[in-house]
Amino acid sequence: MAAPILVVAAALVDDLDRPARLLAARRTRPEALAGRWEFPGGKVDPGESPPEALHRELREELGVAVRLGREVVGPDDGCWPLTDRYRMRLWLGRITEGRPEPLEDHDVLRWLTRAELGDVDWIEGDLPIVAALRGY
Ligand code: 9L3
Ligand code: MG
Repeated sequence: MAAPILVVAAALVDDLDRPARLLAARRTRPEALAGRWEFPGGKVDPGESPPEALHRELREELGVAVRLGREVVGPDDGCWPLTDRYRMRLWLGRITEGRPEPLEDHDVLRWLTRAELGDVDWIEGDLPIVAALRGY
């Protein structure tokens, strides 16, 4: 099987030290994922480091600049398995410039409180990360 493709994403929070809200984004595509919620991000391009890719994706998808905090390390070599094709790395982040808008691939954004984390229909692969973040 081909090497899995690396996806990067951000858990954007209002405050890196004492997070009270988390930004969730609702996908519009592909059809199989439309209407499901995720941590914004996307695939790393050739020649990009994962953090570079993440800054690019957040600028393209949401129109924001961010400061990245710590990585939320997953169980598979630090990664979070998504499917047999994709695995993901994820960092905490805080917006430093811009007001997030669903510019690309999303139609709704929501700042969820801790109590609201279960209120949206997360993509399967992102669910274990949501669970891990509950403890933060
Ligand atoms: N994916 C899953 N959870 C996420 C992200 C950003 C992406 N938080 C999955 C959806 C796609 C693949 O990874 O199948 C590539 O993502 P994108 O480039 O379409 O955003
Ligand atoms: Mg994306």
